Amino acid sequence: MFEAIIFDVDGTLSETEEIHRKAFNLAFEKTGLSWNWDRADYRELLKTTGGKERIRAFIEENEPDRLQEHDLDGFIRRTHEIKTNAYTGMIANNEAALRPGIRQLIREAANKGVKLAIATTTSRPNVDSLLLSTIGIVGADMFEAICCGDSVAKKKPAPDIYRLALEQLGLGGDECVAIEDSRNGLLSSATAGIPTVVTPSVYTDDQNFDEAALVIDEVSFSSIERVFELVARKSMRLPV
Ligand code: XBP
Ligand code: MG
Repeated sequence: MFEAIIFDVDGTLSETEEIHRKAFNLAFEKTGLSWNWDRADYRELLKTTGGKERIRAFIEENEPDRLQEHDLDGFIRRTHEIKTNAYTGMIANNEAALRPGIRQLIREAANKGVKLAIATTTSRPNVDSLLLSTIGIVGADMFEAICCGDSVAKKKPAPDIYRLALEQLGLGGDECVAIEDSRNGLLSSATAGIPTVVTPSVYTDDQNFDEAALVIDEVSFSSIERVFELVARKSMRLPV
């Protein structure tokens, strides 16, 4: 039996990327910028993980002259802080719900003594607000390790955030299962040696998930058990 489930957050616990997109646009408006990311823009921009990195990628692509600006990092950091406040405000207004199956999965894992952890690119305030608004304080305390965005040097698809979660859990990758929604996340968890179940989300349903142990719309404890047994018996080779 696997010892822990490590959850991605955005797109996996909840379909939150639309709320992130609205929060970015609110922050741009508050900062007096004419930028406005529509859904098509955002699908592309999501290929860059991390909100601050995403803003920089947008500038590089669309307003390269800004790269010469004095203290561009400070400008990006301040704009991102406004975005994070806007995002957590919308989450506190219960604008996000858990994806189907997630609440039951968390409950079943906890009842069976399976550890729970989070490995996400998003910022800590966003995770805290989402857990509080969807599963409350008691639920949030069930996660033994919550590893977020800037706590590692390299964000997904690098394996750093999943390796940090494994370190905090005191487990090996082959003792755990990761749940992800995006190719960047899958590459991160698979490179960290963790069998991964992918539940594609609204912004990632066109991505390649070849390295996944299982791709499924609604994850359940039994589907994780089944795939873990297959991987553990090496009857399923993962191509990483
Ligand atoms: C998804 C991300 C994050 C969010 C925005 O994280 O890449 O950057 O889009 O959050 P996950 P921030 O690993 O949970 O799928 O603006 O705080 O980065
Ligand atoms: Mg995600």
